[in-house]
Amino acid sequence: MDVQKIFTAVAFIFALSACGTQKSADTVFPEDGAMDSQACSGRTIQNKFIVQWEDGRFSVETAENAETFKKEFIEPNLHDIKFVEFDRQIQLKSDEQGVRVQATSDNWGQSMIKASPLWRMGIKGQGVKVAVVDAYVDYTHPQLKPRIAINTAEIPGNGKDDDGNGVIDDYYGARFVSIPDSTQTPSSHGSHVAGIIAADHSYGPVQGVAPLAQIIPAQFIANDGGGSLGDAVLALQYSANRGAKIINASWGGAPCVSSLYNAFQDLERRGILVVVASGNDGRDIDRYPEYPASFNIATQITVAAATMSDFMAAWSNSGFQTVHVAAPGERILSTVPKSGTAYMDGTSMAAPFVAGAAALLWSAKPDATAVQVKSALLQSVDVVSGHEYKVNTRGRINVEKALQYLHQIVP
Ligand SMILES: [Ca+2]
Ligand SMILES: [Ca+2]
Repeated sequence: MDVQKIFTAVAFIFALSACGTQKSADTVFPEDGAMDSQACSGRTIQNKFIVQWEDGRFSVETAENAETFKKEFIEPNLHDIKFVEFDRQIQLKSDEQGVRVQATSDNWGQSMIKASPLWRMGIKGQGVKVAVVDAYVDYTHPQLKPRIAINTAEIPGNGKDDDGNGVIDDYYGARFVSIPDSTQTPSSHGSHVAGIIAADHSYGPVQGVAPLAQIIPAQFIANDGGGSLGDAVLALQYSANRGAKIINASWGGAPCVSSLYNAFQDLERRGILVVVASGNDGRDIDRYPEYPASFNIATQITVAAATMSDFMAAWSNSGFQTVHVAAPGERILSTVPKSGTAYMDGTSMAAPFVAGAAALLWSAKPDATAVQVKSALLQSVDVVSGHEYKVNTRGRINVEKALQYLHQIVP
């Protein structure tokens, strides 16, 4: 299913309520699979339901089956429910395994995007929270620990939700993994992404793009790369409620269903910038959409991967309409669990360069809107032949030029 069809389906549901057709359990929960297609992979979980409420909140509910859920949950709450969908199991494409190294500093990507001129001006991402909606983030890593946005209203480890935000013991962040995980070994992915954004160079070789930004870990991807759509939606919502200005989404392979799109629209309404990896299948996502990369909401930046010689990586997805910019994504050094460092490749690594660059810009201009920060990054790229016609801006980000542009549009 393409985005146009999602729009049509969503519009159809809205039209039903707008025209006064009586809302019923069947109109808010069209479970007949009408929105399914071959392209919309993802196994439905028959006893879990993603509920979008009229006030914009999302929740994931459990019931014996769809019929019971309609009778015992949807009908009594019909007035407050906007939309219901089966939760789905998804296999996320975020499985790059890094080469673990005892590294000295290697910051070619940070140099290529011109981060250090901003650092020298004291612009380091201070005051900006960036959520890593991803796999596990090792908040004990010496280079990450100082950069975690602690939820000070929560008391850790007492089994209680002290701040009443619906999540127990979310002191260092939150974990939304409701599906079984086939391995206990933590994946490197989330920690690597977090380090690119904000690793503290005083404690190791990795140099975060925005070394004073704060990371909100919001895990929904299991160690084996599996996840559920409902968990993704809850992690996004949690990040927004914790005050994230930027959300990094270095994952793809989600089915093209309404709940995730609605969750992205909610982030747009709340003025949150969402940075999404384009994916690593070497294909044109204008023709073969990938979600969430292809959602293309107004506050979204979709990122392809540049090599060290500033060409588009052969494995990087591209799209002259859909993908906005390129950023470093090959041989990227960053933090991994157990105090380690590793090199990894992927658009998963390119997206956090953009998320970090956005944090730098926002710390320089705290009153800028998400759309202004996005424009600044897009309008100031270095146009490079290696990226022409593969990304909409034809270039790779340059945060020094982006800051100059932002100064022009935000006095
Ligand atoms: Ca809590
Ligand atoms: Ca607690």
